[in-house]
Amino acid sequence: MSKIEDIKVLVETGKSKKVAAAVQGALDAGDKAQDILEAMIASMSVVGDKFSAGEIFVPEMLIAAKTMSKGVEVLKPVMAGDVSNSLGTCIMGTVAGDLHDIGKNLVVMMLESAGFDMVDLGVDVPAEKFVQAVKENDNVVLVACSGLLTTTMPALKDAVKTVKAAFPDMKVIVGGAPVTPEYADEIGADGYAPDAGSSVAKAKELIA
Ligand code: B1M
Repeated sequence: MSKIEDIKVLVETGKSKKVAAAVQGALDAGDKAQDILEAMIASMSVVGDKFSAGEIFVPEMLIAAKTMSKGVEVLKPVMAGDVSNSLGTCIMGTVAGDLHDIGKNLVVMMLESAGFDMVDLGVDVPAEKFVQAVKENDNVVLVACSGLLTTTMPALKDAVKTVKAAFPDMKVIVGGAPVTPEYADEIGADGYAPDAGSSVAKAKELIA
């Protein structure tokens, strides 16, 4: 089995103590950080499918998520860009009622690498807290909201509405598996990105 295949199995089976060494091993062997990341993302889809099929339950999903996060920690310094100019501050969080943070963390990592000063509010972030963070931080140019559940899509809408009510000119970008460009448009967001990589281009376009 290739080193990347090994990592996929470790994530799928939640072997959190072994994953960091495996990711480092793959990097040392010449595998690209981006390929390792994509493999781990694919593993999370497998985990989600198994959950949907009733083959695994919330604790196993949680352990797989913890395992992926440990793998991402090893990739972070490798993927970090060499940025000297700040593009401004971006406030980011996963919206109220939603505890999923892996996608959000990847977006934070990519935007940070691109030159944004990131303020990560974490998960389950009430709409008002995004507004408060815009007030409390300097040079905020972007608010980014992540939502992974169909049931928390209304919370995305609430976050966009609340930020726009307080700061009509503030740019807001949204994303997450159930979000579509049409939904982003419908709730009044300025932009949508399907994944962490494309969030960089969209974020830069919004603040240009
Ligand atoms: Co949850 N969960 N989960 N879960 N979970 C999903 C999302 C689900 C699809 C699984 C399934 O049923 N197949 C399903 C949602 C169904 C739906 O709403 N349609 C689901 C469910 C139902 C639930 C619970 C309700 C389960 C329960 O309790 N019965 C519960 C809800 C808890 C809550 O949030 N209130 C729950 C709980 C959890 C855990 C806590 C156990 C754990 C999360 C731990 C953590 O994040 N620290 C978890 C996990 C791990 C998953 C799956 C398996 C993996 C999510 C993930 O990390 N994916 C997920 C299944 C799946 O995704 N296929 C699932 C990898 C990650 C890189 O992708 O987050 O999509 P993603 O991010 C992507 C893009 O979406 C995008 O960029 C990233 C890639 O580059 N992106 C943005 C994300 N945010 C963005 C913002 C942007 C731009 C792009 O701009 C601002």
